[in-house]
Amino acid sequence: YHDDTCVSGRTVIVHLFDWKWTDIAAECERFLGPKGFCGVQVSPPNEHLVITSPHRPWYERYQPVSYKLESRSGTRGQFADMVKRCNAAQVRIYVDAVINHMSASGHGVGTGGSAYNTMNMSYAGVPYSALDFNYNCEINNYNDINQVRNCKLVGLQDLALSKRYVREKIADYLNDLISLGVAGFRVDACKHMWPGDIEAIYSLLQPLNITWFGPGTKPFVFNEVIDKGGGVISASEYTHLGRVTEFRFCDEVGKAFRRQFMLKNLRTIGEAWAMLPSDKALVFVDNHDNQRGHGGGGSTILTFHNPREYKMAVAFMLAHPYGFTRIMSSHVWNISHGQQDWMGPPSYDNDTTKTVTLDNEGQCLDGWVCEHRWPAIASMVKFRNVADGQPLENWFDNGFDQIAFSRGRNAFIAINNEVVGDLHRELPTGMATGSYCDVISGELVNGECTGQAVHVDQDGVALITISSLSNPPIPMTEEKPKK
Ligand code: ARE
Ligand code: CA
Repeated sequence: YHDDTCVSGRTVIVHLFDWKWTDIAAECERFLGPKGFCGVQVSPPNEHLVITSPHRPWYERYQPVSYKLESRSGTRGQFADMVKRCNAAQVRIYVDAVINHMSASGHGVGTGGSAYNTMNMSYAGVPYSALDFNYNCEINNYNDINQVRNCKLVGLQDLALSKRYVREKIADYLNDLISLGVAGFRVDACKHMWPGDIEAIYSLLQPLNITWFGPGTKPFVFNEVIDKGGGVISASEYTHLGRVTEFRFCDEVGKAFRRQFMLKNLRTIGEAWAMLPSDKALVFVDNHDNQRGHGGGGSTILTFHNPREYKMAVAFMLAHPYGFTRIMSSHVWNISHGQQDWMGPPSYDNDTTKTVTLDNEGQCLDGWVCEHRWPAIASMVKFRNVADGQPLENWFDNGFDQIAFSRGRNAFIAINNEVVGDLHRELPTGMATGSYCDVISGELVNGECTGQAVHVDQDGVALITISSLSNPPIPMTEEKPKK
């Protein structure tokens, strides 16, 4: 479950949070494929609750009603079409799988029309009955392992994953997705499931669909476990089951770019900071929870609300060799306009999700943030592909908040996060002699750089200039010119 299943040469996934399947299919073809993205993490595709108080929060999708592929993002047919079109565009689909629990309250029908009654633990669309759930207890002590894994997370009916029947129903769901051509899974709430139960479920999975993957290919799995050290359940209990989310990474990168400690310290971020081994970690600057104060979020997490620091932080993550990287692509909630952390995706009056529309610079409109389309972030996806497998070399720091490094001889980045203090220095870049385009301030078009050009001399040295006054200061990157 560790092999990323990307098309070769692609290394980065983007979470298109709450996007509709029809929009994701289009985005694979018009942007993600051409820009070299490996894949998309999609929101849970299975039938879920419709919550009306508060009105249609984003988190209703974390309250499953059945495993029918009928959700706020679209129908089964639309999902299947998306997977095909994205695979054809060389872009993989990774499904957010919510398998620890069902809904927390209410009765009626879900987004796919299946009847459910939370109190009786009956979910006709699967079907599950009260026999398929754990004891009716709440998690209120995270130091009690049995409680964390066998009781209800924020009231959500906790599935008895020790039961063969339940394991089979979940495996049927995941195998259905595999047969449609998905490449893997982000598995929700793994801390709340026994590693042995998860292993038993994964062992029932079929290899990926041979239309797009080699025979016997296993799904790529990244397990969600929030472990910042000091808890009774550690992320390393799950690393044999695929990659595991490394939440210490977002905290530390957030602190560094908020200038709570100096950027020069980031050189060794990773194992040396008690984080997971690089080949076991899934890293990100923010996710759909911690960007809005859920799931271990706090004031250190950087988001699109601080675009200047955020761009630098994402660029740093994509340039640094540690971990497998995921970019967040958000929808807006605006607290100063009275909107809360529960705000769902941009919607029309009839509650259906708005189509993602673009302005003539290719930036998103209508409440879709599309961080992945910000030029500085999109170009760094290419940087990571080009740098893949190359060591971090030619490190420079000025002792404070200016840093630079190369990835072998393939790519070079410099970042200036000083409040006052320009970077203007000759630096070793590791690159071969020649002229290069900075891919953050522009790109190579018809043999010319639309942004800054950088000349590397015969010793591999280049004069690098980044003003701290430019607004936002532009982190500086080079990449081999594309033929
Ligand atoms: C919502 C309401 C609740 C209400 C519940 C049921 O907010 O008040 O009780 O509905 O009616 C998401 C939202 C939740 C939402 C839930 C269900 O974030 O707010 O509840 O959907 O609709 C723990 C888990 C971790 C989990 C985080 C959120 O360990 O797995 O909590 N993250 C995943 C997803 C979430 C999702 C769920 C799980 C549930 O990414 O989006 O919840 O499917 C410390 C601990 C962590 C703990 C963290 C927060 O850091 O170490 O383990 O994370 O605190 O409690
Ligand atoms: Ca559980």
